[in-house]
Amino acid sequence: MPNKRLSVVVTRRLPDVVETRMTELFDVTLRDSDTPMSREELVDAMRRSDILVPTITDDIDASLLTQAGDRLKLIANFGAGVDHIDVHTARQRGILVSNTPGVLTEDTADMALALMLAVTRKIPQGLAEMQADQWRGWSPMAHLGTRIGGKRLGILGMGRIGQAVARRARAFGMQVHYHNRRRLRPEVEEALEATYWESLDQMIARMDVISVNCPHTPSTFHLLNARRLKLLKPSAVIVNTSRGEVIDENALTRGLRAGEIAGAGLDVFERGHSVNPRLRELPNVVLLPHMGSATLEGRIEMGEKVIVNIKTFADGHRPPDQVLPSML
Ligand code: 8YV
Repeated sequence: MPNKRLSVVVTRRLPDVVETRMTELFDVTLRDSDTPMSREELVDAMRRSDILVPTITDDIDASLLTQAGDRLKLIANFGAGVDHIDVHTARQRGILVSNTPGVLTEDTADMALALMLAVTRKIPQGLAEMQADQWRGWSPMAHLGTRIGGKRLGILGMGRIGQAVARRARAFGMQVHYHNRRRLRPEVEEALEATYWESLDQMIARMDVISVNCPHTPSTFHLLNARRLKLLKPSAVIVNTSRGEVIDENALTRGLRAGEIAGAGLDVFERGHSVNPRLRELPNVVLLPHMGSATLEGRIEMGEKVIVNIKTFADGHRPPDQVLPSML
């Protein structure tokens, strides 16, 4: 298939440099406004394109996939997580799926540490006080937070991002613990000075901070459910930069309100951008609008990965970042 004739539809606005390169390489339809496509627009895009470039704001479910045209052959996702795409149905219909792993690892890990510090050191409260011109001068007992150095961090999901969080946490003097589907190789564990817990329940009960870094799959949905959240120490803090669905958000909110959990730093939510209003009222919670990977450099590298995946596919090879149902 000659590249020029490949019809590519991109569902969201991307950095100029990415859009320009795509325009040079493909017969590309770009988005005019910075809004998600409606379902009707998505169906239309999937009927008339060879390649769709969606993002997390596009729910590519089985019903949409069955309405796709015969020519749709690749869904080159702009993002690492693919939980908004029904990868099984896509495969059954002969549509490949690729993603953009690796390039958002460090930025997302930075944000996990930023959230940990924001919650434990009360940074938003300090900022609010300054902005409201309410600071009446230094006081030994004001603004007291808790130290993260020396504390036990339990990382839930020790893939690329989990390991990047572990490296940073070590630099902050934290003790790294983790739970993962598979135990890391001994040399990796040793380099990270990380302690493996086969039992998530046992790990959770002993940690000062929990960082959620596993993808959302059917087996991680509500991994932190009401029962598990009850195992946390009342002084524990949870940080989530992965997917909201991994935590039962209502149970978390109840725990935070009841003082059974000391605090939370959340960049992602269970129901997309519709955040539990009770979470917003809590002083011990820092909420961010899913900006863990939001750096200009990261977005450009994500775009470059999408382009490599499309080009490789167009040249008759498997996209380097193909996602298979067996990987989920
Ligand atoms: C992305 C993310 O910005 O890549 C991911 O999985 O969660 C985000 O940080 C978003 O998914 C882009 O589609």
